[in-house]
Amino acid sequence: MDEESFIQLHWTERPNVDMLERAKANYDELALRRTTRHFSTRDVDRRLIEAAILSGSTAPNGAHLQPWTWVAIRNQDLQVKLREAAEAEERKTYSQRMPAAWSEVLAPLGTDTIKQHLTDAPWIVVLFKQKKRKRPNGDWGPTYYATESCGIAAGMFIQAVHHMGLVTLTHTPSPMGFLRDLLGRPNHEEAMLVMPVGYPKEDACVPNIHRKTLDEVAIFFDQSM
Ligand code: IYR
Repeated sequence: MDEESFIQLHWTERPNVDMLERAKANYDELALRRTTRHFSTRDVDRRLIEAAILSGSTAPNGAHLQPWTWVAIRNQDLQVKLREAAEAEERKTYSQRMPAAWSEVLAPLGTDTIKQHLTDAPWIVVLFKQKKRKRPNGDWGPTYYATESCGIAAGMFIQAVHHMGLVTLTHTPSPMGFLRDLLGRPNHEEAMLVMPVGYPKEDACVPNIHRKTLDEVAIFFDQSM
């Protein structure tokens, strides 16, 4: 390992009370994040989208290959095409491909084949996972943990969008092959998530869901207790 290729970690010690306060404030803010399907058509400054993409791109990732491409769209013609293609797939999914075990858990969430958010939201960000990369010798090589890497990056993007005061929705039209064709991405990239970003509609609503408690989601092996 080359010593010069390492730099000092930037890290600030914080008093425990501060850490607790920050931890709670962060949780309180995240607890207010909700996925809504009701987007306003109000425009959003491109710099906000750029900041969210940069935030997502700080994600830890396999071998630091940063295996993601974010395609940001503020283009009504393209959004209409995207919506038509997504709805065509979703009609097949909802009517033929979705088994009862799936539709029964979706029913309370009110999802359906109408993807109005794709044309209402001022921005659509499509996250593509890079399955391969060009090696320095010009050959194609694999990427590593690209799904995990992009999943983490999406989470950080979603957090950034929430933190700046906008809303997003993780839309997963299935299958997603049409996105590669429509957006002109190469074969080694695979669309993972479609995320409209914008302001919520004034009367936007969300399903009345409950989140699992700490006891329901976590198990501690803690010798100090
Ligand atoms: N992909 C469809 C269906 C869908 C699936 C799950 I799992 C959801 O949590 C929500 C929707 C869609 O995007 O509508």
